[in-house]
Amino acid sequence: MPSEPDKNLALDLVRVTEAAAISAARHQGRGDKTAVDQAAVDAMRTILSTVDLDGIVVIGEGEKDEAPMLFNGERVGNGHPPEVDVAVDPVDGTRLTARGMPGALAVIAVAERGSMYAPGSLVYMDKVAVGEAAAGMIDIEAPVAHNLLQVAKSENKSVSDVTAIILDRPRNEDYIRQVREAGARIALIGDGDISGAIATSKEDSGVDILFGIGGSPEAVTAACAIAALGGEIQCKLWPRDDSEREYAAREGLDLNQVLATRDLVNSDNTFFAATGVTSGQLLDGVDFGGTVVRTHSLIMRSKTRTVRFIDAIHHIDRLQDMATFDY
Ligand code: VTB
Repeated sequence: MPSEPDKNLALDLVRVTEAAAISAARHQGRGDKTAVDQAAVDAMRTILSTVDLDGIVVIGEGEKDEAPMLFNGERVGNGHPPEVDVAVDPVDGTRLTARGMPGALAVIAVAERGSMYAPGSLVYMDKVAVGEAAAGMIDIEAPVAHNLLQVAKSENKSVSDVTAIILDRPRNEDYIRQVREAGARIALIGDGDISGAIATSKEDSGVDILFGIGGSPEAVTAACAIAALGGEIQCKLWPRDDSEREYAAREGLDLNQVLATRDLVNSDNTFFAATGVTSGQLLDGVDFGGTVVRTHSLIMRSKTRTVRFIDAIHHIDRLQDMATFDY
C-alpha cells in the first residue's frame, strides 16, 4: 500500500548546516581551528533546536567530558517526533577552514533511533567508497588493484583513467603505493573524507573511489549520504594500538567484520544535509557579499533518493536579528 508522503527532514536540516557553514566560514584562513569549530557548533545547535525532531547525538563532538555541546548522547531538536539518531559534524575540515584550504563542509545526518553504528573509542576505520555504477562490485578485503579494475569496468574506462581520493596521512601510504602501482590517478585531501566519500557518488566530481583510513564518525555520516545516492561504502574498524585492540575485544567488536552501508546506518530513510564551508569537489564554499551571503548545499533522503543542490541567498542583517549566535 502506498504510504502517505511524510516530511522530508532534510529540508529543515539544511538551515542547520547553512548557519554552521556561514558562522564557520567567517573564520576562514585565520589560523584558529578551535574558533572555526566553536562558531559552527553554536550555530548548528541553535538552529537544530528549532527542528521538529527528538534526536540523540550518536555521532557528535565527542564524549560529554570532552565537548560542552553536541556531545555523544545529547538530546537535540525541539523534542517533537520523530525519534531519531543524529550525526553532526559542524565542520568536517576545521583545519582546512582555519588554513583557507578547499573541501570543508558543515554536515548533519539523521536516521531512525537506534539505526546508526556507534564507533565508541575506535576512532578510525579503513574505508572504501564508490558510486552507484560500482556498487556491489568492490571488496575492501580484496587488493587495491582489484577494486580499481572493478571501478574501471563499471564506468567503461581504463584503470589509468580512474581517480582514487585518499586522505593524506602516513597510515595511507600503502594505499597510495598500491594505487600508483596499478596505474590509476590520485587526488589527495588534507582533511574531509566525508566530502571525499560522497564525491565518488557525484558524476562530475573527478573522483571515482575513496580509499584510506579515516574517522569512524565520518564513515557513519558518509554512509547516510551514500545510502541516498545508491553508492557503496565498506569499512573495517582500524585499531591504532594494542589498547584499542583490547578495547575492541572487551566490547565484543569484531575487527574482521566488514561494515557495509547498512551496517553503518541500518535505515531505509536517512536524511542528509551538507553546506560548503570552503569550496571543494562537492560544494562551493560560503561567499560573503556584505549583507548578502551565498551558500551552496546538498541535501538528500534515502527513502526517495531525492537529491537537491540548493543555492541560497541569505540577508545576514535580518538573520542576525533573529539569532543568538554570530552569523
Ligand atoms: C579523519 C577524517 C576527517 O579528520 O577523521 C581526520 O575522517 C582525522 O585524521 O574527515 P587524523 O586524526 O589523522 O588527523 C578529518 O579529515 C576532518 O575531521
